Amino acid sequence: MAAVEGVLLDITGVLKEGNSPIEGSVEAVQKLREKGLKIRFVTNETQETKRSLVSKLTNMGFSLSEDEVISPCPAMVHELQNKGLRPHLLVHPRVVEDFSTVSFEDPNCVVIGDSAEHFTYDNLNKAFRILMNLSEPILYSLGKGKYFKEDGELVLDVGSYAACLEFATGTKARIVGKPEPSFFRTALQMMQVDPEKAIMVGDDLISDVGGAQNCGIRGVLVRTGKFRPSDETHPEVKPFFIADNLSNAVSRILSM
Ligand SMILES: *[C@@H]1O[C@H](CO)[C@@H](O)[C@H](O)[C@H]1NC(C)=O
Ligand SMILES: *[C@@H]1O[C@H](CO)[C@@H](O)[C@H](O)[C@H]1NC(C)=O
Ligand SMILES: CC(=O)N[C@H]1CO[C@H](CO)[C@@H](O)[C@@H]1O
Ligand SMILES: [Mg+2]
Repeated sequence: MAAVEGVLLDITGVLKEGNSPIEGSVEAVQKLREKGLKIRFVTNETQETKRSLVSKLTNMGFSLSEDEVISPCPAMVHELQNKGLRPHLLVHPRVVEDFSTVSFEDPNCVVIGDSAEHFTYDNLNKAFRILMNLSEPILYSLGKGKYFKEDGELVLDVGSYAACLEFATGTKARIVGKPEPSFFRTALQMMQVDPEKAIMVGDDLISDVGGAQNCGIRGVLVRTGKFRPSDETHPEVKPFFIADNLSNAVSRILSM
């Protein structure tokens, strides 16, 4: 088994829950740094800009830079620029700033992200009409989560709304974010580590562990965040190992 050179860390449910750090996680990230391992923070967060996410985590005690964060909005901007696409955005107003280098004139695609209370009938209808007006409708979705937990309650995630537009327009959404292999590959490329020398730690069995393993990256599941006991006996996705928390996962990674 190849030695670990790079560690990919999910943020929500691994480093923090809501606005509090998960006990032991700040020290765990520090330990990885002391051992000289490369780290990238791989998140599907689309309700906040990279800048505000990094500043929140810094205030919690984590040490990280914006360059180390891979999130769907910057990856999406990269794709739009590569393809010369002009989006109509159905995203949270807080993240529009991440799209400042993109042209919105005469849109030729729709980008949908976690818009929370901005997923109104009017906003969905607008995106729907723009798609229907294109000869070749292009729909991008920043993630495909069905729901997530916020303040102890389940809430609908972007995947459920993307499915609504897919159904109405007969177009299949292109996903940017976990668990898409291209998203994990971007992270590997950025840290210049081969998949077999990387390891991903996450609380989402399918998106984090399964997504990483589809790219040949070892996937570790933690029993924090959205973890559910049934994850331990999933018929298809088998984590490399399961740890109680990030602190424990890091100890095990460093002793491998
Ligand atoms: C993390 O997991 C380890 C191993 O199970 C446990 O001993 C430790 O108490 C946990 N840390 C916290 C803060 O829960
Ligand atoms: C529909 O497409 C035409 C030209 O392709 C454009 O001028 C018009 O603004 C579009 N309407 C909407 C609602 O997007
Ligand atoms: C798979 C994954 O990381 N899901 C996260 C998606 O984003 C929300 C916040 O917008 C998190 O709560 C989920 O854990
Ligand atoms: Mg998570």
